[in-house]
Amino acid sequence: MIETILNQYENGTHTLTDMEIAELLSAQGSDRDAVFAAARHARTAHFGNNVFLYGFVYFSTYCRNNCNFCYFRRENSHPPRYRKSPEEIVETAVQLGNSGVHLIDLTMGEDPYYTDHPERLAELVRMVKQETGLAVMVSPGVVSDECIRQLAEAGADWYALYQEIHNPELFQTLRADQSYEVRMHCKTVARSLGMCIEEGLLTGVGETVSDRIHSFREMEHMGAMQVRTMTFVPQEGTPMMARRQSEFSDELLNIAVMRLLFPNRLIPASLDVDGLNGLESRLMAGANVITSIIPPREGYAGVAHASQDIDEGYRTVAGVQDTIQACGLQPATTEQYQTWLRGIRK
Ligand code: SAM
Ligand code: MD0
Ligand code: SF4
Repeated sequence: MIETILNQYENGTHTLTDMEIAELLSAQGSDRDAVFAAARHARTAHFGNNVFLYGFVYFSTYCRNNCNFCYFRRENSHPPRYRKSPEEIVETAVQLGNSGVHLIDLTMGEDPYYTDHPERLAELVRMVKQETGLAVMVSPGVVSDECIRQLAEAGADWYALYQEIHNPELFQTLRADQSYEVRMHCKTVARSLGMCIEEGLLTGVGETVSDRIHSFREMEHMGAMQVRTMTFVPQEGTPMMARRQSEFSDELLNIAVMRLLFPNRLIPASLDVDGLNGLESRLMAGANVITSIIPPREGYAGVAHASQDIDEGYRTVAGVQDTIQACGLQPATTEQYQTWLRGIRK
């Protein structure tokens, strides 16, 4: 019974078994509400009412890969392709910093302009850190060990690389010509160099409940300090375009279960998946970071929703305030974020 599982959990003496996690992931109705409430309780115990805010700078949308789920895959002619100049990137990062974000996430497609020249990427990290004074996350895709080393040396705090799924066969249906092992290897390298790593899961791509549980165990095993889950959103012009988008409930239950399993870790509520409308349910499921905050009208794209809510200014620090408050939360200070980061890196 869900109630028994949650009671035992809250007594703090019990680690969740696979069977119990499976039950939590299948919760419905009032049981589901109880799982979310337990997740919020676990969040409060570690973070109080604080939430963190991440600015998202998708600075190059060129990509050498052909991921079947992604709008920006090489062969898709629909998406906006751009590569922002270093000056523009720094200016955007500073603007985001002034608006109140706690971290800048520098994201790119696997653009050879950078993957073949790691020093260019390292220099961007250096400049953004210096000009904003904020923590920096890099999401460059799979890059060489040497590139990761240069990123660490440049002071990148986080390396984000989502496996999407930890079932190698299913992985191959998403990232056909890419290596499961090499993608995992990059995270090991980043971790060994002292960077924090973020792992992530897609939902609605054919995964089973046991795949999801296996992914949580892998996240634990690799020591990910931030763990995310996003519902797959079908994209025009891609092989997976005709797939039906799944309900958000799997994503929400993943968030809640991850919060119970990793109470002191960061779990994003991404504005990219369901815009501002979807924020409240993700925060109420136990997320504690709002990601994909994007400056309006500067020509920057999102990923799962390349343009939704961006130019309207809903994906901004100001745009998310009411929702944060409605959830009984508040934005943390930059100092609080830095303190958390120092603590987890020890
Ligand atoms: N190119 C780098 C990489 O693949 O790791 C970083 C950028 S990539 C766009 C970041 C993430 O966006 C992917 O790992 C995936 O989780 C997510 N994503 C891409 N397409 C998506 C879609 N259609 N629906 C939901 N999430 C998506
Ligand atoms: C997000 N669109 O946070 C961004 C992206 C990459 N590190 C993050 C998936 O939703
Ligand atoms: Fe490129 Fe990343 Fe999209 Fe794959 S998910 S096509 S690597 S931008």
